[in-house]
Amino acid sequence: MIAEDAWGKRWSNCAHPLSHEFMRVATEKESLVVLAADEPSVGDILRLIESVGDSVCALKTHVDMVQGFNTEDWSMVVDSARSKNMLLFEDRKFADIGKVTKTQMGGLYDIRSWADLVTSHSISGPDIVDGIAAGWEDVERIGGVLLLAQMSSSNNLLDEGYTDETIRIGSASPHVVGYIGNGSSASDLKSLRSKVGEGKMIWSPGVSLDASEGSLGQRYGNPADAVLAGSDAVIVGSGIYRSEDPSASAKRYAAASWGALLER
Ligand code: 5BU
Repeated sequence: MIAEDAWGKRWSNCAHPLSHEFMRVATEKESLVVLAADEPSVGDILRLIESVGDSVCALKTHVDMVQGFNTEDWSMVVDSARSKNMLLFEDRKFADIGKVTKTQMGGLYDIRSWADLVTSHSISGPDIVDGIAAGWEDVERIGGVLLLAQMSSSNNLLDEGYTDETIRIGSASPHVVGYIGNGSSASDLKSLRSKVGEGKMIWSPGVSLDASEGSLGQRYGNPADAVLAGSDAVIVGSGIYRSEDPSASAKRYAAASWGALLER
C-alpha cells in the first residue's frame, strides 16, 4: 500500500515534511507505534531497538533519564534507530522562555543535533516554538514540535481552554507538526481532532492493550480506539518494554494500530 492511500486526507493536509516522513515509515512498517524507550541504560535501549525496531516508527526518548550519559554512547542509540528507519523523538517537554529553550536544544545532550521531533508545553507562550526552531536552525537541521494539548495523567491541569489556546499557537506555526492528545480517552481525542482539523498530527501516550491503569497516575485506553478517534500515532512504553516478549508485543500494537488506521 502507498502512504497516500493509507492516510487519505491527513496525507494531503499535513504540511510539515516530518509528518510525511512519519506516515511513510508507518505505511512501510504497517504500524503507528512510537516506542517510549524509558530505560535508564544505553545497553537496554539498544537491545530494545534491536528487538522491536522493525515494528515501530519512532524512538521516543527521555535523554535526561539515561545514567552516565555521554555523547559517544548516545550516538550508538542514534545510529541504531536510524539503521532501523526510526524517527528520533525527544520527549523533552520544554517549558521555558524562547531564548533559554533555544540554548537547551544544545548543551550536554545536544538534542538539536539528533532529534527529529521534540515535545513542548505551550504554557510560556508561542515564542517557545521559535526558540526550538532556532536551535535546529543553528545546526542546519529541520525538526518538528509536538505541543502538549492534552495529557494522559490523572488530574492534570490542561483544561479545555488551555487545549484551545495550544491549538491556536500550533496552527499559527509551521514548526508545529502536531499535538499530544490523551490516549486514555477516545472522547478527549475525538474532541481534539475536531478542533485540530486535518492539517496537524495527533500522537497519543496513555495506551495499553492489557492495562487500564498504570503506576503513579498514568491512565490507559485502547490503542485501536485512540486511532479510530483521530490519533495518528500511539506511544507505547511499558506495554512493550516490560512485556515478557517485547518483539511479539510490539507486533500486537503494530497490528492493532495499523488495522484501526485502515478502518478509519
Ligand atoms: P507508558 O509506559 O506506556 O505508560 O509510557 C508512556 C510514555 O509517554 C512515557 O514516556 C511518558 O513520558 C509519555 N507521556 C505520557 O505518558 N503522558 C503524557 O501526557 C505525555 C507523555 Br505528554
